[in-house]
Amino acid sequence: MSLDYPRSAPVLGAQGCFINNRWEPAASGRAIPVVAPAEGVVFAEIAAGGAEDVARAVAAARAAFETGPWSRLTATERGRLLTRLGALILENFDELAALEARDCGKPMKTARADIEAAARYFEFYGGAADKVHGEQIPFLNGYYVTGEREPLGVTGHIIPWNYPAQMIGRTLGPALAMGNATVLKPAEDACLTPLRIAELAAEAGFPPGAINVIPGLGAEAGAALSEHPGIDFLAFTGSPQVGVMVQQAAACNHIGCVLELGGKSPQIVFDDADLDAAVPVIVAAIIQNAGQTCSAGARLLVQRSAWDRVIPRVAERFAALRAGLPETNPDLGPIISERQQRRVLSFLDQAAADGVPVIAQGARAADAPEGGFYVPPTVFGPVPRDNALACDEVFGPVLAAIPFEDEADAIQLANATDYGLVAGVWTTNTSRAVRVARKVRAGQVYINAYGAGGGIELPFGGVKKSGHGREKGFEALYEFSALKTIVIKHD
Ligand code: TXE
Repeated sequence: MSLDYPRSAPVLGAQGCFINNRWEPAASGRAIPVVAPAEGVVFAEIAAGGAEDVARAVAAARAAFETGPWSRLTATERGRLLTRLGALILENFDELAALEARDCGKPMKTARADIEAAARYFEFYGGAADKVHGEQIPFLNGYYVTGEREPLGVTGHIIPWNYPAQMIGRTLGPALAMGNATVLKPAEDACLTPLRIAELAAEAGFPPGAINVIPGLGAEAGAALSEHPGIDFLAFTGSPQVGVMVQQAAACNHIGCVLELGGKSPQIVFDDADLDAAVPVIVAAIIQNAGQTCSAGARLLVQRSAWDRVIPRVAERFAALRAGLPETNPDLGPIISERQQRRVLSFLDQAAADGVPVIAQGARAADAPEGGFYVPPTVFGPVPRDNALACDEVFGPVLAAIPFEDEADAIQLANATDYGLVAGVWTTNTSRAVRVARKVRAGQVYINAYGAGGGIELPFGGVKKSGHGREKGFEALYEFSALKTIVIKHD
């Protein structure tokens, strides 16, 4: 398996900011080094965009939205461009997968699945673009009333580093399908595939200004984008702390926003669960992307009567896990950066200091480079209910196992964090599954399955500190548009 592309093109992205379908140097003249997390070495650099670049990108998007040609396209034509972009992503599949693997440290098989998902986002929203119908509203005699969906204008998008290729599709797909012009600020820790996909969008035929991408630091490019008065709507995925800042900026400009801020999602295992089906999925749901997934199943809630049957099976799998280089297709890769590695390790240290028992621990693969940002995948338990491991998002391959007594206790425990993104319920009792699914506070609940965010078709988003608004599926098309009511008086 080869990762040739990034090695032979070490400065991809250093071109600058992608504005009006052209690379323009960042006003700062500065570059940000890009580190390969599996090796701990710098292999590329990106431009450090800032307020001036954001202002140019917003102006380009505004012109595209107000005067066209972007705004003059029909919904079908917009859909065709999105579908073409999806096809171009697939045509450049190996290059993009290698780039994503090197930039994020993901196992190649995961990077390949991510690129396929990125293409699928553009295909899905390409097909959906001309299928958002309006409505006719019964009203007084002599009136004809319609409600139709119109674009919001210039939308600002700030995405994280855990799924850069998927995230550009997830956030720009529906916004573009509805006719908005977009400005994207990808994460400084991993943004090479979004930069390359922006180039492919120009090749697909998107007119200038429809898609603009400003790489850079959060405090510079990200803050400038969220505060810019020319933005009509913000979409943010990242930490709750920055989510608050983005929401405050949106409030100051009297605009709306959709926020997806992570989770501490429970996997609830009742004593009648089919463990052959449950155990592999439970482990995969926390190991996926080395636990750096907003919808990771990070809490394993096990009915006490089943504890001795469930835990040894989970432990056996954890002990066998190996973290390694993308090209070796390991069970999991490294953490994205040294900073995040320190953060995850600090949870492990604190758990040890708190005396939380380790049930099982995997290891770094023998050929994983010393400099890579690896952490041992670990399952702890029984974790006290008030311990940080039971409450806080670790964003690493760390599973907290906690026993519960009965259905009421399971629901109380599932809802006992500040988050509410996804939940899994494992039981062969259908009535109980439905009762629990209805009472767990989460945006998505899986029964005898766990989709880790699920397919593109499924609306996705949280409650409580996990954020608000919905992405994916048709819901995202409503999120990125406004309903206009038109009232016509007739004889
Ligand atoms: O997130 P940040 P970080 C959680 C996860 C992780 C923690 C910290 O728990 O351990 O957050 O990660 C941009 N104004 N999630 O520090 O900083 C930043 O450049 C505007 C969950 O990497 O929130 C990047 O593009 N933007 C999560 C994006 O925000 C700013 C995914 C996310 O970075 C900004 C990632 C500012 N002042 C982390 N500061 C999920 N929901 O999946 C930063 N950014």
